[in-house]
Amino acid sequence: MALLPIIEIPDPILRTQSAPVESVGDDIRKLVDDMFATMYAAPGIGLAAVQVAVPRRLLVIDLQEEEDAEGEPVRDPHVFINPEILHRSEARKIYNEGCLSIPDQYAEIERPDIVRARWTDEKGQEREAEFGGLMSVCLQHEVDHLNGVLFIDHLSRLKRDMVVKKVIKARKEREKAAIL
Ligand code: K1U
Ligand code: ZN
Repeated sequence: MALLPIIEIPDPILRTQSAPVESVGDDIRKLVDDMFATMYAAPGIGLAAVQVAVPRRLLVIDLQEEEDAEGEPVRDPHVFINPEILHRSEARKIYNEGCLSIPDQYAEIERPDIVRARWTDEKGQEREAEFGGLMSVCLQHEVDHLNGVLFIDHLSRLKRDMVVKKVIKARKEREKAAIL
């Protein structure tokens, strides 16, 4: 398994519309394995293929909400290929979201509370289910990535611009410190 570089704003690849996955073969299964390794190492709870510069409609999620007897997170990996949100509840909820492509920035984002989705899993099986809680938040965040949308797009222009400036400044400072 390989760790893949996660691209960050303002990389224009993050703004592309990802293309459907045509078939679930060895290339997709290898990409899925590498995406999980990359997500766990980050660490994160979700990752869209476009975040590793592969603009295909594929995302992985593992909320790792449970712990084993040693206090280690229990893995619960989910693969969503060509996901579609079929229904969004009228009821909304607010969650303090982060993004591996927007490092160290968090913001309260309002989204539909419950969603119904259809997708293809890693075995090529078509699936349909309803999600609430953090799974609903994370799935909506990741599906946004497939459409070139970032969580900061749900903020006012002023707040969004501030976040982008902070990320660019922090990266410049990191690069400067690495040279010295
Ligand atoms: O898509 C991404 O950039 C991943 C993102 C997913 C996400 C988090 C929160 C709300 C919606 C979507 C992350 O994983 S950010 C990192 C994070 O939330 C986290 C990291 C370590 C432990 C627990 C959470
Ligand atoms: Zn993200």
